[in-house]
Amino acid sequence: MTKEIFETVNHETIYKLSVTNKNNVTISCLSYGANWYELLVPTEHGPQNLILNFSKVADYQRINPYLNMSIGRTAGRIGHGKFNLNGKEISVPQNEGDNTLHGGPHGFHNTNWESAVDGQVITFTKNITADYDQYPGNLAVKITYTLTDDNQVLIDYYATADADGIFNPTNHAYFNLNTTDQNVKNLTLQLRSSHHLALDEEKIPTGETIANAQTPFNFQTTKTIGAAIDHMQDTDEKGLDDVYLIDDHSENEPIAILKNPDENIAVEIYAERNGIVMFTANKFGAEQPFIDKTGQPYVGVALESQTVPNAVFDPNFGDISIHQDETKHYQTKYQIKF
Ligand code: FUC
Repeated sequence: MTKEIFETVNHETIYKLSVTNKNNVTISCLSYGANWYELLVPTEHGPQNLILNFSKVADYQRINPYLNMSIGRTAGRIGHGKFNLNGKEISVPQNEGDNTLHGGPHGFHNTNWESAVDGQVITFTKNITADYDQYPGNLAVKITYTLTDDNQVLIDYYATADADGIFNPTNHAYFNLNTTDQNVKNLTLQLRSSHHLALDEEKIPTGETIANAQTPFNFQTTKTIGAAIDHMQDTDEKGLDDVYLIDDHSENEPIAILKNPDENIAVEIYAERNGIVMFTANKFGAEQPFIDKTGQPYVGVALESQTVPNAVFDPNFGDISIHQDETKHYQTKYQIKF
């Protein structure tokens, strides 16, 4: 395990923390954004990184694809930056037109976290104050990344609130399971989801759900990501940026299986939340200087396990509340196979 200086930015030290397991899998993280920086697996061509990354903190700041960032307090969009809490209307800062995306302008993603590494666990802590992000209450947050000897990466999110508020964290890792420089259209995906959410033109959920069967959105049986993208070329988005509802399942059943069938590399995702956002980097381009991959559309796929975003308005879509003096814990497990 190591903790080293990654970069010093405006007198602030950004650390890189790494752990390796007995199978020579390495994960590393950056203290900036409690970011998942690398997922290295051994291959015949040497260690291969299965997630996208940049070499400089400025690239994470300049372009804002939330690349592998911890996201909070709330994943996804809050329409007009407004929601009700205990019968009172709360306004939070907007950062995408009129809406609040991924926690707003001061989310988990653009602050430097306290960091430590111990054994095979990397820990980030931060007191996300109401002064900092303008959400109700102060939230003491701990995010841990654990690498097990059976090649699982566990991300655990813990928060303790000093007032009633909301907490719906995720991680915005972009996977590309190709060891060669190509996009993710060849990867196959299976999603435990029979419905996705209808979104308005600003990508705010309307409250309607749409059956996936017989649509390009359907990943209930395994198919390539490219097969879906090819059917979306006449849409504005030209790919996926969608909220899937996760069907009931037991904790040992994956919610998503992403696979490179040609190289036999796979990531299975396990989580108990009711949603997953799938984003296929549809408008990415050469201005994004990824370390091992050419910036281009579909260069990575983000599979963001979370409670679906409209839970903020409608408890029928899930509970993202956190109460005064309560501690909430969520876990996402990534089983890496190679
Ligand atoms: C996803 C999407 C957004 C955004 C962001 C980087 O969560 O829902 O549209 O582009 O990632």
